[in-house]
Amino acid sequence: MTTEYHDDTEDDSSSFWNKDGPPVSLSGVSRFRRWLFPALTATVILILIIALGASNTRTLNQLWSVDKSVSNLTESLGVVQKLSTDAAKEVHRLKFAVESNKDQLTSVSEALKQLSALDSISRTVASLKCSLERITNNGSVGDGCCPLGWDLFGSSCYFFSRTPLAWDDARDWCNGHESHLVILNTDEEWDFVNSHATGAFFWVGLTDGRTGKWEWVNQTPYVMNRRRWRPGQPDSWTNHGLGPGDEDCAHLHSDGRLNDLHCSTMIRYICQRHSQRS
Ligand code: MBG
Ligand code: CA
Repeated sequence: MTTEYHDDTEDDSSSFWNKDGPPVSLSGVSRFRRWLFPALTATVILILIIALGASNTRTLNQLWSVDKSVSNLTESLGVVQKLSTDAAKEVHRLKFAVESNKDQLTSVSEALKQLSALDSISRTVASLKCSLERITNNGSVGDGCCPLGWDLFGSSCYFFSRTPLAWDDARDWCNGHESHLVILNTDEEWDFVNSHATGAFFWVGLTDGRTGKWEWVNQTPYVMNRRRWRPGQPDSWTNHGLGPGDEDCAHLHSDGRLNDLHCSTMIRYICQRHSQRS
């Protein structure tokens, strides 16, 4: 009987290696597993480093632009500060100029006051001179004099009545005293007359009763100037209840402007005549 030789040792050995699979693949997996975690960690760290670097660069860029803006702002602030300093200096200079102008204006106003006082004194002196002439020359007066109760302005004398009359009677009264109802040509005349005719109505030498057009009593046409009339006047009003006709005669209202009234109305009046000549 042949006994087949069997090498138990070899079999044993092969069964021994076969227990947990081939040793080569075992060591590959573990090596892979051993490197996987550090590799992943390294990758994550690398990504983190890159991300941090990128964010750092962005932050640095932002910081740089903020720094630039701050330096720009500082520069602008400097300019603004300089401008406001200049403006303050200018205001100071202007204040000084205004103060000095104020002083000058005060002096001018003082001078004007003195002039007007002087003017009033010179009028009084002229009027005294006329009165003296009237006494010494038995009632007759010289150049630039007005009759008693009349006021001199320019080369004319003006009479501001105290009693009222209808326009026709006022015209006749003036004519009977070598004068006529006042004719107002210049702004200076308007100012003079208005400074005397205050607080009442006064007839002036202006009518549209003769031709239907406004004219002065010397028949020179009147050039319409609305500024001289009260608002809405002249209106040729017919509801006056003073008989036939509308309002044909002009008067100075208490505010110094004109209005047309029915000529029969009794109000004060202003006459004008040449100052006397020697
Ligand atoms: C009056 C005038 C008069 C007439 C009237 C018309 C309130 O003023 O004196 O003349 O114009 O107004 O309503
Ligand atoms: Ca009127």
